[in-house]
Parts: sequence; structure tokens; C-alpha cells
Amino acid sequence: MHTELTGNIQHISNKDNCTLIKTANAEARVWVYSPTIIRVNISRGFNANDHSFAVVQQPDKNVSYDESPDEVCIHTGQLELRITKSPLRFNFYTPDGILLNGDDERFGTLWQGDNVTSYRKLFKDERFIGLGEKTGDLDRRGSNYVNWNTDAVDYGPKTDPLYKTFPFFIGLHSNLTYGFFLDNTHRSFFDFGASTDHIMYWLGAAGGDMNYYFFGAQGVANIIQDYTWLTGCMEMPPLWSLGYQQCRWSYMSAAEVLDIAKTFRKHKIPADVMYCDIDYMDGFKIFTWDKKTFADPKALLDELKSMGFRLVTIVDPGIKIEEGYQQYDEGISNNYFATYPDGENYIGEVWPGRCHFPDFFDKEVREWWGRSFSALTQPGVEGFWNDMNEPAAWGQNVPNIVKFGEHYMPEVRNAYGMQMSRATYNGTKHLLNGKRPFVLTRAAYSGIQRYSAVWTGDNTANDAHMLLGCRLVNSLGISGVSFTGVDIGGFSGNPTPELMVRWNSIGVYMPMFRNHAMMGTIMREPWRWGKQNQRIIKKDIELRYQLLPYIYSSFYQSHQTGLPISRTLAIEHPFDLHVYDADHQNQFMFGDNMLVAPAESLQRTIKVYLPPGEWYRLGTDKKLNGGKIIKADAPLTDLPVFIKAGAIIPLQSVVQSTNEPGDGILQLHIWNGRQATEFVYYEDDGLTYSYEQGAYYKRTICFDPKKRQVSLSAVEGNFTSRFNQAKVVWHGFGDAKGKAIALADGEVVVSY
Ligand code: NBV
Repeated sequence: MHTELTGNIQHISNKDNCTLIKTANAEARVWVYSPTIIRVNISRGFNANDHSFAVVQQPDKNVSYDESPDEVCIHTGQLELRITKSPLRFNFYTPDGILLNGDDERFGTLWQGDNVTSYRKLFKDERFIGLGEKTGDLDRRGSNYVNWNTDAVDYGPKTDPLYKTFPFFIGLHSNLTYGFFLDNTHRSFFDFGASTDHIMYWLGAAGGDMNYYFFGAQGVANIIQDYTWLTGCMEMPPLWSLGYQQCRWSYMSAAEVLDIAKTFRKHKIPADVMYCDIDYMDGFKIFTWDKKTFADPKALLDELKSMGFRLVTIVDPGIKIEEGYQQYDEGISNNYFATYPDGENYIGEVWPGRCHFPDFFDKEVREWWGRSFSALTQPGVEGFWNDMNEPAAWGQNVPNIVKFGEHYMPEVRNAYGMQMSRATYNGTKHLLNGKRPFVLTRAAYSGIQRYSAVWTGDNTANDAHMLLGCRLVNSLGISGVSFTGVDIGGFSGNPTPELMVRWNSIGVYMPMFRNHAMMGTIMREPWRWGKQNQRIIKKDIELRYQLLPYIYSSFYQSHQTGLPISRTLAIEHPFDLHVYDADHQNQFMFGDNMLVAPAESLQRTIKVYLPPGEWYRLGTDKKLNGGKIIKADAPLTDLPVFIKAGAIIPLQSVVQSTNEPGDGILQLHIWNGRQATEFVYYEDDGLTYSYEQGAYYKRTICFDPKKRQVSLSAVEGNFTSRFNQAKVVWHGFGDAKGKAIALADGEVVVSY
């Protein structure tokens, strides 16, 4: 196989906002997006229609470079790119000249056939985190990965690839951090020192350009912030989607859906969402309802609504080939489907039988798809679950000759699910007339957070999967996706009662809290596990509802900064080796203040690493010193969760769903600490986009141990809070008594 090196620089120029470099075999372009973000594109034939599915920002207008006989140098003040001329190599430095990351001197970027690979320097102490939904360890060093969106049926703790593609990772060495995003939708590969001499690592793609964004900010959180600035932050989710969600493949009739919903209310177990999996449709035809079992969708939705439930319905991309079926007829007459090179429509078999697949890369097709949701929104559906969009077809392999417009499948496969979610999100947002849709997708590409929440597909009912789920969610969080979840209980197989109870208690601390199970498994609802377990499950779900003011404020933080809700400890402590230890790599922060230590179903004590500082055990308020490993009790009734000293956590009383107004009392829980702390409390209607026009309620809550007080800044925004009283609840303050105070709009101060 022919290997092509990029060769030496022959010509350099600046055009508009781009520095253009030509060599004998390639051309390279450099853009500055911000003082900490530089884009490099090395290609053998740059496409003038340069387009990214992920990136939403434009480069800076003004770039300049310094040139010396050997080098071209671009500096932004916070990041420096030195490009050597012979051979062409790219190296990134901190402003004070320390090497962050760069090309392996010997090989740099090169092509073998259409494969493009970048060989990069590897530091002795270097670790890697990220790549989104990837199995394996938190630290990716010594592992290799492929991105090729796949219906990963029966995946295990080491399977690769899974459903999604996030070619973005963070490198950590010498107390320095950098980020790297290979924006290329072809099959891509990353080898983090798994199969080399430990002086280089390599990454690349099966086609396209070596097109990457380099992030030079220091601190993992700052890199995530830059990455989500570049690829977009999530919007505020509907509040109801943060409640408890009950799913199953499938509740087989409207009567069954209603019966389950009623049983939640009967047992007073809070819940907000019911799901319809594929069996609500007429013969699995998307955008239809089964005429017998779901005869009156509007009546179903009305009744659910009257009980305070929302409904989420599934859609798959495959459109059944059947004349007279609206979406088939419209798709055929407008040429909306993927084709073979000769123009024939591609046929793949999925649930409904022989299907065509919409070309979601075409704007007109996305708009048509979006409009088709009226069949679901008219009766009142507000949540839309996008499955099988890798795309999956029986037998897996969509042939390489299948075309989406001008693109052959291998070029864009990894973005198909994202474009379907985009069509779903934009379409339903329009149809819902100002209400926020909830979109959930299985396949995704970088930037998906702008359109959809994600879940980690078909996991299995065992402990290893439960812990893997924590790592998957945390890794997705590093990759810009905050609204994530796993099938609580495990999709395939039957959980033991202990596993169900434990997994549910971990689900409380996942951004999305959804119980889901495969067809043929035993029923999973909270009341199926005996009275004793039902009580524990109920208590944990109630805790989720109490935590909603904290969770919603954390979502606001994510909407503003891109910081995830569930956060690996590596975000705050990237150079603390305990964080990567096999015993502790599943631990995570839930929001700013809660540390969750997932214990297995049968473990009754667990070793927990508490990072430096003081901590309190949630529930007992026992104070613990951090910076060490402790042994914690882990009964099924009490998942080990620890609160950071100085934490401010707003809670509410238990409600049965987010529709209930509650008692109007915001409970401000404060855990004593030595330092002053802050928490940004945020609220809005949880339902519409009016927060974008200022209809929100925001105030900074401060705890100041020196002044012995808690204060709430004056209200920002013009939304009226659901809470008219606050009650401060003191933890670790001796006998300080809580008292209720009126929540005036001006500054409020409570002393102790
Ligand atoms: O629609 C049925 C299932 C669904 O329940 C599951 O969550 C998806 O990941 N779907 C896959 C298709 C069935 C695959 C065996």
C-alpha cells in the first residue's frame, strides 16, 4: 500500500481568516476560533463546501503568522502553534513555550490509500479521557477504539464500537491539559499507545481530511466549556423529562399504559413519563397508531395528562414499503429515500419488513420528517424516542454503495442518527408551538446535545453493566452530552431484586432516570419486587423528586457552560491517580456538590476515594476527611453518597409528578465548611422557551462561614418562583435550627 507523507512546505499565504500552506502532496489550512481553539485541516484536496455537522461557530476574522526560515508560528496569546516547514509538522505550546501536544516528528500526518492518520507525540505520564460512549476504563491509555455507529446488540464491558461517535478526547500530562476533536464523520480510529513503543499515539479516519480542532485551555472543565462553545450547549430540557420515566418494550395497549400509570399513583410512587415502544404502531409503520390496541390516542393522552403523565413514543428511521402508507407515498414521490448509485431506492429489512430509509442529510427531507410528527403531537405526545438510527437493519451492513444525496454511506454513517434527531427536534419544536420537546436518541455524533438526550442502548441486567453505565454516562459528559441515561435494571436479562434496587438508587443520580426492559423479560415496575424493595425504590424515587431544584439548576449550569451533570472525578482532579484506580473510576460528582460511589448489588461495604477536603455522608451527616480512601457502608437502603463541605443544595418536598405545584417551600440545605461557597439557583416554567425572553428566576445563594450567614442575591429575571418560602436546613452546625422565611425578591440574609 502506498504511503504518502505530506512533505515539506512550498508556499504559505493568508486568505481571509485562514492561513494556507501548500506542500507537494497536501495542503493545510489553519484557523483560529478563539484564543484557546485552533483548527487545522490537512487535506489532499480541500472541499470548498467545507461543512461540519458538529461545529456551530465561525473562525476569527483576523489571523496572522510570524515566519522564520524554519517555522511558521501562530499565537493567540493563550496558545501557540508552531509549524515546522521541513518536514511539515504541527506542534502546540502553552504561551510560555511548554509543549502541549504535537506531531510525531518522524511521521506526522500521512495517507495510506484513503486512510488518513496523524501520529502524535506521547508523553510518559500521559492519560486520555473522553471519546464519549466508549467501554473500557476511564483512562483510555493503552486502549484503542473505532467510531462506526453500530446497533451493538448484547454489548459487554469491552465491546467497541457502540452506537455513537464522539471523536473528541482530552490529553493529560505534566500537569497540563489539552483537547483534540477530529471532526470527520468517516469511520475513525484512536490508538492511545495501545500498540506502539510508547512514544507516539495515533488517530485517523478511513477517508476525508485530517481535520481537527485543538484546545489549549488549562483545566478539564475549561476544555469542556470550549468544546461545547464550539459545538453548542443543550437547551433547557422540559422539567418533566427529569422526573422518573417508566418504559418497556412494550406496553402493548393504551389500557396497559394507563393501568401502569394508575398503579404509580395508587402506590404514591412519583413518576412523570410513560413510554410507548414499537408496538403502539400499526404494523410498525412510523407515525401511525395501532387501530385496535391504541384506538383513541387522544383519549389516552388526555387521561395520562389528567394524572400528570407525559407520553414518549418511539420512532425508527425505516419507512415500510407499502403503497397507501402516507410516509411511503410521500417519500417515493419526492425522492426522499437513500438510494443506490443507479438511483434505485435502497431496501433494508427492519421491524415492518422491507423499508426505505429517509435521507436526513437533505434539508427538505428533514422538514418533511419533522412535519410527519403531527400524527403524534396532535393527540398530545411531547417526547420522541429515536431508535435504530445507526442506521440498523437486520444483518447490520448497510452496503457501502448506499447514497444519501451526494454522500456514500461510509462518509456520513456516523452522523445519520444525529441528522435524524435534528429533524425530529426541529420538527417537533415547531409542532409543539412553543413547548419544549423531549428527544432521545441512540445513535449520535458530536454536537448531538443541541437536539437530543441520549441513552446507552441495550445494556444487560448485571453488576458489570451497572458500573459500566456510570462510566459511559460520565464519558459522554466529557464529550459535551449532559442529558444522558442508561436502561435502569438492564435492558436484556432479568435483574435480581438486589440489582434492581441498587440500580434504581444509582439512577437517582443520572441525568435521565428511565427504567426500561426488553420484550420477554419479567415486569420491572417498582411494585414488582416485594413490599420491602418497593419501599426502598419508592424512597429513592422520592429523593429524585426532592432533588429536582438542585438538578434543574445543574441543567441550567450545563446549558450555560456545557459542564455535565454527572461528572467523572477526573474533571476536577485530572492529576489525582486515585481517580483512575479500578476501584474508584466509577465514582462521580452529581452536580457541584454530591459525590456518588456506585456499589454493586451484593456489596455491603465499599472502598470510596474522597478527594481532598471535608465531606459528609448524605443521610447521617457524619463528617469525613478527604484526600484518602475510606470504607463506607453500602446497604441497599443507602447508596454511599457524600456531600462536599460548604455545599448548598436546594431541595423541595416530595411531589408525585413535576406537574404538582408542591408546598411552596424551597429547602436550602447547607453543609458546614470552612470556605465561603456559592450556588446559582435557577428556575423557569420548565415547559416553554420563554426563559429565552427573560422569564426565569435566578439568584446566587452564598454561604459565608465567617459572617455566619446564608444569603440569596436579589432575583434576576421576571419569572415568579413556585416557592414563596425558603427553609434553611443546617448540617454540621451543632444545634442551629431551621426556620422558614419569606422569599422576598430583594436580597435575603439568614444568619445562624
Ligand atoms: O424498539 C425495541 C427496542 C428498544 O426497546 C430498545 O431500547 C432499543 O435499543 N429496540 C432497540 C429495537 C430492538 C432491538 C433488539
